[in-house]
Amino acid sequence: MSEVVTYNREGNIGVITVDYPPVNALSHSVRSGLVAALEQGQLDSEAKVLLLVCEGRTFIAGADIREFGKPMQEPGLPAVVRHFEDSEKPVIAAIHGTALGGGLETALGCHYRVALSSAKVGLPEVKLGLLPGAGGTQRLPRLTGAQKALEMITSGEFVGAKDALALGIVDAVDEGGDARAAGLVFAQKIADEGKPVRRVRDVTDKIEAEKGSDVFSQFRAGLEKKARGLFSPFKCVDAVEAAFNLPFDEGMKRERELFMECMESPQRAGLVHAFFAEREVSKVKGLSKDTPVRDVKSVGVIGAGTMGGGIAMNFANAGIPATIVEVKQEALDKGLGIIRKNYENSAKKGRITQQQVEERMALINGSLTYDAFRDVDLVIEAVFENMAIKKEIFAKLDGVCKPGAILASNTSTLDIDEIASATKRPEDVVGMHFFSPANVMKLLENVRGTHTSDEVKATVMAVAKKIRKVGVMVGNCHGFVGNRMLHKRGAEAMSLVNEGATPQQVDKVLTDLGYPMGQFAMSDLAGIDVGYRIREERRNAGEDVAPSWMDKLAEQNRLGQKTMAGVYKYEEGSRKPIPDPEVDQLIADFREEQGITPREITDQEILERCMYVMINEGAKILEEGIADRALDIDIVWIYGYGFPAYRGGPMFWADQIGLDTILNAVEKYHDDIGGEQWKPSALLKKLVAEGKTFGKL
Ligand code: T1G
Repeated sequence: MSEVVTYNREGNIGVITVDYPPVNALSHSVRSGLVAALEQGQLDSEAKVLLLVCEGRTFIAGADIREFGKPMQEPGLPAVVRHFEDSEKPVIAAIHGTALGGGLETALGCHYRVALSSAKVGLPEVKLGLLPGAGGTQRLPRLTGAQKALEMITSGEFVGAKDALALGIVDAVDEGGDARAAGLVFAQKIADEGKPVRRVRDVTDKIEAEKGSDVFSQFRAGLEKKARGLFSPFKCVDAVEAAFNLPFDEGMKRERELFMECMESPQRAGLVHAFFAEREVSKVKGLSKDTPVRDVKSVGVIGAGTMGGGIAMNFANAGIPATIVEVKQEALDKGLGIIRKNYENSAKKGRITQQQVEERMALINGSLTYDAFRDVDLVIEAVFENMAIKKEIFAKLDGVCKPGAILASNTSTLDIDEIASATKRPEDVVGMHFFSPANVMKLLENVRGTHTSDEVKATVMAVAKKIRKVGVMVGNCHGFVGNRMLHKRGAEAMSLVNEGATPQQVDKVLTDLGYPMGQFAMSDLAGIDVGYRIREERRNAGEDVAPSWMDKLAEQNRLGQKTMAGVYKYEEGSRKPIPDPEVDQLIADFREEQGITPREITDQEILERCMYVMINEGAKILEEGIADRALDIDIVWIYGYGFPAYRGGPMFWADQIGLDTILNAVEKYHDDIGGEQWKPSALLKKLVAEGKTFGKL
């Protein structure tokens, strides 16, 4: 008898219970247990109806993703689902929490489904580069019709119980909180009424009604933009279409073929890596579940600019009061006005209600004095990147804030230890680097200083979860992890243009790789003056920073989107970057001034120089312990800079390319170009020599 799936009888209801924490995933042991328990139910002459229910936080949340890539052990999930569907006795699934992927497919193999009103169902396989591979593409459309099935399967979005009832995915919704009890009541009713089995595969009215419709070609057309670069969404459409063109068993065969194509794609490997990496980053080296975490019941934010306002919104969204301090009433009023406008826009789009707008605004207060921070548990400084000003602010905070308050800087590059040195409590000082727009971007780069205590590290990681961010703990160096690598990519991109490439050629190589925008479109969004100020600060600090054609842009006040012209030009009300012949001329003049003869540059060279310089820097970041694992770097880049999750992150992608290929190119560019950035990382050389990968560090 399986430990993870048990059978018992309550009255004339045979109950099959799955108990496999944390989410009842359909591991081999669960699949075998289900078959055995179902067999028991069939043989139990006292049982008129069978009930499938789960212990713990949720109904089955899908196939066991940890088994992907390993040899599949029988029974496979399609066969398990078919066993349930072929049962002579009606089987009811009682759903709580989430029935996802193979979990929903198992429930669709049952004859009836009852869900708690708090439950959600979904087929999120597409988010792992897959498609529902246990009949979901064949059974779901039989209940919902083509359009809704296509929407659910290609988006992977969950559907609440009430909507699932309306769509015919479940047969009843129970307002209680106990799935077993709800399931027993429903099953008893089926038994008492002598209801027959109702196999979803035999429900064909919707299939007949939409046979030969052009819903699939229309849907594919709409998918082109949304699923740019992705492989499995289009296979999802093919699989659902098979349900309308083939008999059930042949449709199942077609689904299997398409599923295996997805399973073997590098995109599935990348997305599954990203799925687990997003969860691994919350397990920080040196911290444990027992590390104390301080309670953060209220926060202070310094600066009501774009970042400060966005930061405050994150806390208000999580129900945590935030007080913003500014130096001038006018700046404060402007900042609070922008926050309200952001919320009103979300309400207009139906993302939140008007009542939520008011509730959240009520949680955000403004003040012109630091006294407002006396009782807050955490203060986040978000003023511009000037070390002297930051140190002045932290010295003041040190004098005002209560003992135990955490003092955080939103700095994107500056030295946390130097900031902490302005206080008497360096153990309470930490970096919390939000990404613009702060109320939208999911990454929170938490930066530990030399003296930052474990308790403070654990607290800011818990705060990340609370405000629904993906927190990554990183070490303290110029640019930390994300920007340190970005600066290398940016410098290479600028050099490539110096040498003969156009900005739009460089940007296209990066967007073809899967970034949402290229290097120069991103510079226009962030502001050309941001990079210019950083280069000027470094020149003033005595660093040898080469002149750049982008300095000329800043000097001509071409600052990007905010001035309707930067690297590109912009039309009124549009953010679409348009190549500008004036910039081509500016670049040509700069090359002439510098004595550079432009040359033809291939896309491959652009890809290697922009991406491999980042990977080489990532390897140095690992060597120095600034990032603990390669997956931390992957998550920083996926959630902070839009690196395509289907490639797993820059370090995972490097492993797939082969570190020997990367190292050969880095050594070649070191010979051709020189510079610190192309000095091959010792770790990269070591891994290649040992035949290892970043992932197996
Ligand atoms: N397999 C293995 N482990 C899983 C898992 C899964 N399907 N889902 C979650 N976990 C682990 C996760 O790694 C973490 O582990 C812990 O459970 C809690 O997860 C044939 C092939 C269910 C909504 O895509 O969306 O079915 O870090 O932190 O925020 O068609 O987990 O504690 O060690 O995310 O409360 C389809 C994926 C699979 C669902 C819960 N199913 N999971 O969220 O907790 S493919 C999915 C989720 C499939 C079939 C195909 C979420 C959740 P640890 P968590 P949560």
